[in-house]
Amino acid sequence: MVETGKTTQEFEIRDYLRTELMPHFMCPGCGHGIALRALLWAIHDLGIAKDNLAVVSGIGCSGRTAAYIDANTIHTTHGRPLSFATGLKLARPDLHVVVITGDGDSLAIGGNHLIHACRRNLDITCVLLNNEVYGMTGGQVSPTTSAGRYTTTTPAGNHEPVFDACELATAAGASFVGREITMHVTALRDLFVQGLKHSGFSFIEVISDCTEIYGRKNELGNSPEMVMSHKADIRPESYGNVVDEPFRPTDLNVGVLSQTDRPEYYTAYRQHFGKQVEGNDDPKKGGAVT
Ligand SMILES: Cc1ncc(C[n+]2csc(CCOP(=O)(O)OP(=O)(O)O)c2C)c(N)n1
Repeated sequence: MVETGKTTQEFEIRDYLRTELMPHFMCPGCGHGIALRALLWAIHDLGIAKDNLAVVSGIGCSGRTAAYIDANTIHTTHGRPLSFATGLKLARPDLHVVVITGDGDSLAIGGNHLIHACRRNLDITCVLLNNEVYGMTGGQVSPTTSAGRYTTTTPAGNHEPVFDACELATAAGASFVGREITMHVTALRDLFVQGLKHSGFSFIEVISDCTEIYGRKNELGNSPEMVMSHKADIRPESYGNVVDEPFRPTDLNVGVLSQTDRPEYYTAYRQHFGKQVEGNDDPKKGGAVT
C-alpha cells in the first residue's frame, strides 16, 4: 500500500467528481450514491492523490458509479472488474486499486473471480454494493435477494437460499472483511479508511438500496424508510463478544468482521522467491522491481 498523508482540508465531494457528467443517472434515493460519497470521503481523509487512485468497476448501476469519480477509472465487463484490477495492481503496485462491484456482478457472473481475488490477497479494496437485485437490467433476482422477495424473475417470491457475501469472502481468504449500511455514513467512511489502509485484499459489503425497482415491487417504502429498515436489522460488531445468540432472526453484523495479517500477495511472492534466489535483481525471477 502506498504511503498516504492525512489531509487537513475539508472534504468537498465536487473535488472528486466528474461534474461535467452531471446530472448522474441514479434514481432518487439510490443507496449507491451514499456509498460513493463515503468512499470519496475516505479517499480524501487518507490524502490519496487522484493520480494514485485507480477505480475499476463492472457493469450495473454499481459499476456505473465509478464513471463519476475524477481519477483513473476503468469501466470493464460484467463480472470481471476483479480480473482487470488484478492485472492492473500487478503491473502498477504503486497505485491504490479500488473495485466497485454489485451483487450480481461479483457474486453471480463474477463469483469465481471474487473467490480467487480473496484467495490471492492482492492489495486491492473491493466494494460490493449489495442492493439485493440486478438493478440496471430491470430487477432480476440476484444471489443476495432475500427470501420471499419479488423480482421480475421471481413473480411468486424468491425461494433460493441467499449468499452471505462476507462469510464467502472470509472463507475464501480475504484478509479484511467488513460490512456497513448506508444509514451509517461516517461509520461507512471509517470502514473504507480501514480497508484502504489494510495491506492485502479488503472486502467491504455495503447494504445499499434499490428504491425504484426493488423497493417499489416489494412495497418497502420510500428511501428513508428502506434505509431505516436496515438500521433495525443490524447487530453492531461491539455486541458480538457479549451476546452469544442473535437477538433477532434477521441480525446482520456490521463493522470489521474479520481481519488477518496474512502476507499480501507481493510480500508473499517476494518471500517465496527471495528464499530461492538470494541477491537477485531480476523481477522475472522474483527479484527487486525498481
Ligand atoms: C456478460 C454480460 N451478461 C449480462 C449483462 C447484462 N447485465 C448488465 S448489468 C447486469 C446486472 C447488474 O446487477 P448488479 O451487479 O447487482 O448491479 P446493480 O445494477 O444492481 O447495481 C446484467 C445482468 C452484461 N452486461 N454482460
